[in-house]
Amino acid sequence: KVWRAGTRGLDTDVPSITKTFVNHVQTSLARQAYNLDNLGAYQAAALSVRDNLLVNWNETQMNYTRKAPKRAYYLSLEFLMGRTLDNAMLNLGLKDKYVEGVKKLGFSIEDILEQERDAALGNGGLGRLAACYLDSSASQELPVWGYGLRYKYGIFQQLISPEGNQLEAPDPWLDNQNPWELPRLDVSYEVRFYGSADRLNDGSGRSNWHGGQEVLAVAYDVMIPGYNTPTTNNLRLWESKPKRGFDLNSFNAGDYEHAVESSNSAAAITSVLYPNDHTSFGKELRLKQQYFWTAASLQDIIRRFKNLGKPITEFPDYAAIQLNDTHPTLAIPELMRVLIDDEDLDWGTAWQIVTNTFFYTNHTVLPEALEKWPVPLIEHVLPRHMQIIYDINLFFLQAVEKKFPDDRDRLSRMSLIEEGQPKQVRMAHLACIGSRKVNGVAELHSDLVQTTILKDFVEFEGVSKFGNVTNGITPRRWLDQCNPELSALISKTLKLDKNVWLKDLTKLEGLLPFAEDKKFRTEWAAIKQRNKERLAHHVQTTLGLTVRTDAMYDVQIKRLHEYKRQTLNILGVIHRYLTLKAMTTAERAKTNRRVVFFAGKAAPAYYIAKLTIRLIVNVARVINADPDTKDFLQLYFLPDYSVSLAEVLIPASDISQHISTAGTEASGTSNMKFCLNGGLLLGTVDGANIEIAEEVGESNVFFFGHLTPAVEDLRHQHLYHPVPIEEKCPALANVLNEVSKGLFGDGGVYEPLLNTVRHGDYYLLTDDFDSYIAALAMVDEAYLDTEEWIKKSIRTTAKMGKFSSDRAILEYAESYWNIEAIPVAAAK
Ligand code: DL6
Repeated sequence: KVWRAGTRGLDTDVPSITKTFVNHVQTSLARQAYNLDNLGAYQAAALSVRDNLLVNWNETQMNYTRKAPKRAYYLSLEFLMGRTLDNAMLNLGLKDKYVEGVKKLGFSIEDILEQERDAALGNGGLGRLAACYLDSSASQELPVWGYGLRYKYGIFQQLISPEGNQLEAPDPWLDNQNPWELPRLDVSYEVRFYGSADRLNDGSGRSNWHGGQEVLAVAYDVMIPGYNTPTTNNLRLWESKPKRGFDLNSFNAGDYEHAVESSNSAAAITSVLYPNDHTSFGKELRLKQQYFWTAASLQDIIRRFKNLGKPITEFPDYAAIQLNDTHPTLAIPELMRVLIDDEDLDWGTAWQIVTNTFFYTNHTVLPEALEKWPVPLIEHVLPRHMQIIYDINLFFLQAVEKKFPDDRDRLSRMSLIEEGQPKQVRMAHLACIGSRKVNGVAELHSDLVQTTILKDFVEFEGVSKFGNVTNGITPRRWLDQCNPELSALISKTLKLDKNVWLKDLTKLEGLLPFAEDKKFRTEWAAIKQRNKERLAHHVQTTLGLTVRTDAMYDVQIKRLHEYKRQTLNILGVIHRYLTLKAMTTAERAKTNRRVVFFAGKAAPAYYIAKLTIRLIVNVARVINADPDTKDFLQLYFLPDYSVSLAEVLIPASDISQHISTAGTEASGTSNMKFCLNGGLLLGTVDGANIEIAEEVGESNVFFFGHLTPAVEDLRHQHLYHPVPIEEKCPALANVLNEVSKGLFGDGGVYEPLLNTVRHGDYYLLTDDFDSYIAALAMVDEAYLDTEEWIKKSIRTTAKMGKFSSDRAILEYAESYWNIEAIPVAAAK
């Protein structure tokens, strides 16, 4: 079934497209069509595409209202959307027409697309996953809305100083107006902070929460077009505003600062995305963000439910709320508060509703990333919620005690409150007991969730509450959009319209026999080559650097973090450099040419991660200038990693690195993107790497390193039976010494980073280095056999069907949320 936008009265022919384009130039932008720059052309094109989206969006929402199905709501503090224009044109099936239309008007679509700023309202994988899931929900015609925050500033822009230090600058992404959002000034809710909560003495358990600060949450809607369907879902983002303009009394008394104080503090709530990932920290503004967003979203969801005229006890039959990590966990006590204090329900009925409404996805087992909030902070900011959390804890621990009598250790392990100075609320425990189901994001990770951090909860509640949904990625953005030539070759080869295989990615298996077809392999390799040239061109125009294109492209792009082990990679690069230096010219000439790319941001306060960036930049400076080796090894750190940059890097990669210490990377999703684009994977036996290898076959993946069960023992040995690094891993010791001696400048600057390896070595670099180097050598050897390598590349792409986010979202829809597709009726 191929849906055509033209059936719904949209602008689908080139003359209508150019007409609306010119209309928008003159009316919406108040400019002249004959004197328009690329930015103006982008804005006009975006407004014209938006008109088309709006028609579908209205129809979809009306359809949902009319049919009143059960809906799912995806609460995520992060949505890493990237750019919209290209994706919207492709999903509408109108890209070719727009390309032609803007060309007729004297513009190139590439120049226009380059004008758009990324919507970067996220840190990394968790936020990008949310964006892929929205795309898949709409594409599968599922009634799903996203709820998030409309940060004025997204993830910071990363600059690199001449010394190689990361500097951060704000990301004012809304400065040029955002054509993709619809301000809904009529949709707003009040949200309270602070004040006091007085228990009513009527035995009802209710409280009166009053006083404090009240702010307004105003809705901004972002349209999410499905692929090859009119279904266009909604992402609702909240902006905070003061409830009243400013304090007139202070203003009249001449105290202007005080007059605007409260309005500033209200606006501050949604001013900036917290740039940390995988860290738990107790900042008041972050807690306010979390509550502001969950309270506004719940009010909105409840209002929509109430329009159905059903009793509140039926709420879970009409709404499933997915908690993307623990960030929205305050929704649990908030719904309890609404049900008890406002709806007058008894505790048991309210808890029944709550625990049938929420679903919780865990995205990490790293201890430092498990959210905890200090009790005194919650008591101060949300006094009523602290009462409710204590009540939930009391009833919960009574039930645990009943099932496991006299097991005090168990009670203290499972309690929602961690004892200490101060006491802390364990959000993962609250999310777990307040949800109907809990899942991890890859098989290994879900096992770890069940056997480590939530083990007691599995024993208490039964294993059936816990599951796995392996992450996925949308093949629309991560193949069709970012790699159009490969997409076209696949359609031609499979003899299938792309509308078919992009919605049933398992169809890629049809490529398998073509791995044996020489002509096909040549075409496949030529596309990879052109993608390398596109990347090299990008680096040349943005950084002024010349990258050679006759080499293997080796890429590691992700947030900088010790557990992801960019340090292992850069130490491996240095090892390679030293080895090349020690070779004769003739020996070097036989080696494989490699260009290594890194990109990624470090949390601004993460000193060791920033030092790793500095080391990479300075190693690059030295080795790219070394006449002995620069023909065989080049290294680049590309600043300001973003979704758009990933779209250029991923299709160009031959090999990508996913080398976390086993058991630490919950899933990873860029591993899937690289493989979908025919890049091979060098990785540890961790996260979704394992399932990728299961699909594509271990012979097409380069695995190395210790396995998860060994990690704890190795750490124990590091602590209690340390072996000097020179003895344990001489090759690595040599690399560290060269850095210490100042081969890459800066002498002692890197000691704190090197010492994390020399002492303690929590992430097991000394244990994995030798097998890592051996794996790199295997990659070189395999790459030198060009034809075999291309076969591996084709087979890898062919077996990526499982990793479509369509598969993942359908698992959530069927096995978790219990919702069904609600297609918009076919146009007459
Ligand atoms: O599930 C999406 C993504 C995984 O692919 C990564 O492996 C995992 O590290 C990431 N987790 C987080 C957790 N952060 N918090 N909070 O970002 O989730």
